[in-house]
Formats: sequence, structure tokens, C-alpha cells
Amino acid sequence: HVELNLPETFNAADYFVDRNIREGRGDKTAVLCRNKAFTYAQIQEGVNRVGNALKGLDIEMENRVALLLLDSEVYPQAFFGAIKIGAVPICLNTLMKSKDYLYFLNDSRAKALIIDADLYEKFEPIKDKLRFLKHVIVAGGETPAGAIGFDAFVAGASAELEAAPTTPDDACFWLYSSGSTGQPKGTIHLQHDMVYAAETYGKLVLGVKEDDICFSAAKLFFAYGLGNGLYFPFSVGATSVLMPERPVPESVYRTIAHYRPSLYFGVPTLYGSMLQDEGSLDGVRLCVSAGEALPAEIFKRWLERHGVEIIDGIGSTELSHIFISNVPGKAKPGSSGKIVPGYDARIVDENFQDVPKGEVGTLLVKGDSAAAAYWNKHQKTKSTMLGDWLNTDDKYVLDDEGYFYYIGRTNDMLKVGGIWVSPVEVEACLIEHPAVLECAVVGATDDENLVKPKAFVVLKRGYNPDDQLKKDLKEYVKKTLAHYKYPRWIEFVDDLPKTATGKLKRFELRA
Ligand code: 3UK
Repeated sequence: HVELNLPETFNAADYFVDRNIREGRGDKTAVLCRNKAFTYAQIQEGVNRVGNALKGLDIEMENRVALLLLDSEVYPQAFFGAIKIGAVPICLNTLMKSKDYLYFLNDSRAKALIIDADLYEKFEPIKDKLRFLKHVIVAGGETPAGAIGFDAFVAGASAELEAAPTTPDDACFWLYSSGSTGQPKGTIHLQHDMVYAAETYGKLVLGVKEDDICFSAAKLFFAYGLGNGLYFPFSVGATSVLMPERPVPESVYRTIAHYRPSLYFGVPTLYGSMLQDEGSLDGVRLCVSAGEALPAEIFKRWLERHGVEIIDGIGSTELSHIFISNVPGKAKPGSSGKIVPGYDARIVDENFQDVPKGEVGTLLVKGDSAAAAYWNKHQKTKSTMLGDWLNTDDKYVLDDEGYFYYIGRTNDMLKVGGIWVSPVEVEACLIEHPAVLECAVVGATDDENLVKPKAFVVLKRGYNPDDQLKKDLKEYVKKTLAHYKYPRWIEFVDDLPKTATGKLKRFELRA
């Protein structure tokens, strides 16, 4: 356990933003984005203006403010602006569809939404179905009728703001977690959680320092990206490169060449595709991977080509960030590494008894960056947050040297490009297609040994099992669900393997 000794009145925006100014780093570059540099003093001014402007809309302590934003200098201002007045920002995944946002906004009862103009078209179709949302603030582009323009919103507000008198244990921000089937769960993080993750993984594993430049291809809406691109650099007055574009090899290599970051954060799928593309890593001292297991092969090829290690570590939305990790110089390819100082782990059987060393079991983790609860999901909260311990629903095995190896999930959920995909959701979508009688979705591995969804489909009578239909089915899922969820392979079958009681035998399809 790492002691934080935070004062009784504590506000994370004061800690991550104002403290940098108090400690003399006001002129240091906090954010680099679209060829512009923003100092800590400028970010602080933006934070204060956003906070005051939200207050002007009657946003009070504990009210939720949803953020649907691309990575840019607006993000830290909106995020910490809300936190500074004691309101609670919710970082929403920008890759989802309108109906997902309808759920997030109604489930959370967010009072205000700060949305990027480029994403507004996803909000438009649901705007009359929102039961609690009162204000929509649009950043960049044109301001649609009925919305408030972000620039005017902040320009009209004071640049002076004192932090709300929150405590270390007050709600600070939410993320939606989808690590089990069923609806995503609003995961409530407290004011001290980011501090704990920064003091442990951030400082003790990454060794993040004031002169570092962090660049996370994983976006800020992802718990992983939020640490990498925001609160790790801000915890020490370092610089963050924020890239609004889609993270593909071309944009990532270009951004690295342009800003020469010292720390680079990606997910395995992106490392795999970057290996197939031109580009160099000059200036990068360390690469980090999380979100899903990094295949040993990618680690080796990367080291060979770029001369830099990729440090794989496992984190979760519930724990805020990484709690088991490799460390620079001692990475074991194919392993998630060792427990991060400040955290504890156990591998247990179904009765929560520790398994003998070398045997597979469920991973429980303990650490002070864990979420307090899931919003409105009491049963899920109780089955996941077991007092000090948190059930990750991951299967792990420990070797003699204390390295943890990822074996798989205890449920059927898939990690695709580092993001959750529920096979049940993809099946429910496919079954709505007129040609589909029955279907089952499981994870299959691609050439790079990374997991992608695969669908087994039983067709209704009269439909031809040809390539055109495969294409149609893929397109159908793409346009209905978030793009990354579509099945990369479709196999037509005559029937699906079932138990005597009619339950789908997914494990047979996986084999
Ligand atoms: C899986 C991994 C093997 C694992 C995350 C870093 O991924 C993050 O959060 P999510 O809530 O998912 C958590 C689950 O993803 N996983 C993550 N990393 C690894 N499996 N090796 C890995 N290195 O199933 C875990 O339970 O989306 C990652 C930091 C913060 C995060 N939130």
C-alpha cells in the first residue's frame, strides 16, 4: 500500500492543474495539439472558465457532465473544469452509436453534455429522447440550434475559480465499463483514485518525469488513455501530445516524428499494424501496451525493428489503470509482468481460496485506485467489489518468479483492439437480419494472434450461403453497432452445438 496523505479537503483539479502553477510550472507546455502549444497557465485559465460557465448553467456539486470529445486541449479543460466545481465528468467512448449515447445519458442523468462538433451527428437523432439532459455545449465547428457554442461559453466566464471543497473520497469522474454482458456500467471513481494510479504505476513503473512528453494513441475516453495522456503527465508537470485523429499507423508515426514524445502508449492491434508500415520512433524511451494481451511475437519484432521495449501491463476501468506490469529492462514477452507496487493480487478458485502456485484461477486485485461502485447496479457492485478486493473476471497463472500470465476471461467477453465486445450483443444484431435464423459469436485469432469476433450463422430457408451474403452481414453489423464489433469472419453452418437443455456450447465453436 502506498500512503497518499491527502488533506481532508482535496480536489483533483487543484492537484493536477493548479499545483503545477503553484510549483512554478505555469509557463511549461502542458498540451501539444494541432501544432499549438498550451501552457499549464493557459490550461488552468480554461479549466476555471469552464468551471464558472458550468456554474452559470446551474451545474452543482455531484451533478454529472457528460463529455463526448475527441482528444484535444478542450479535454483537460472540460474534464478538470467540471471536477473543480465538484461536478462529475463522464468520459464517453466516441466510437459508439446514437442508441448507446441514449443509454449513457439517461442512465447517468447527466445534466450537461460537452460534445465535439464532429460528433454532433451521433447526438442529433436522440436529442428528443433524453429525460434528464438540460444543456448541450458544442466545441469547434458551427453551433447547432438549441446548443451553446463552447468558445462563447468559456469566453463569457471568469478566469478565476476556487476549487470546490471536495474530500479525497468524493465522486470525481465516471467511465462506462462493458466488461460483462448486459448494459455498460457507470463506474464511479473518487477524487483520490487518479493520484493513487499516478503515484504507483505512473511514477514507480513508468518513472514519468517533468521533462517527459507523453503520447497516447489510446484515447482519453478510455481509462488507459486518460492516465497516459492526462493525469500521468499532469501529475509531474510533463507534456501531453493530444491527437484528435483516428490512431492508425500513418497518423501515429507522423505524430511521433513531429513531436518526438519520450513515452508512447498503444494497444496490441495498433503495434501489430505499425509493424507493417513505414515509420520510426526517434526519441521514444519506452513503449507501453495494455487493453489486451500483447503477443510475444509483436514484442520481439518491435524490439528488433525499433530497439525499444514494449512494456505490457494489465489494467481495468474499475482499477483506473495498470496494476500488473512489466518493467523496463525486465520484460518477459507473453507475460503481463509483476504486481505494481501499491497493489496486491490473488489467484483464486471458485470458492475464493488461493490456488496452488502454477495453477490457473481468477485474478483478484486490491489497490486504492479502485472504483467505489457501479451506478445503479447494486448486484454487480457486490459481486465485483469484494471489500478491499476486486474481481477482474480474468483467468491468470503465476510463475516461480512472480510473473503473471493471462489465460483468458471467466466470461465470454472479447477484447478487440483493446475494447470490449459482447458476443451476445453482436448475436442480437445479426439475428435481426432477415437471412439469419440462428447465430453464435466467439473470439477467433487473426494472423497476429489477436482476438477478433467470428460468427457462425444458420441461414433461413431460401438464402444462399455465398460471399455476397457474408459481406452483407458484416455491413449490417457495422452500420448497427460500433464499427469495431463486426465479425471479421462468417461461417455458414447447418446448426449450432447445443447442450441437452438447449444452451449454446460456445467452447465447442471456439475450438
Ligand atoms: C483485459 C488485458 C491481458 C483484461 C485498461 C490499462 O483495458 C483496460 O480496461 P478495460 O476496463 O478492460 C479491462 C480488461 O481488459 N486486459 C487489459 N489489459 C490487458 N488482458 N493483458 C493485458 N495487458 O480482461 C482486463 O480485465 O477496458 C488497461 C489501463 C487502464 C484500463 N482501463
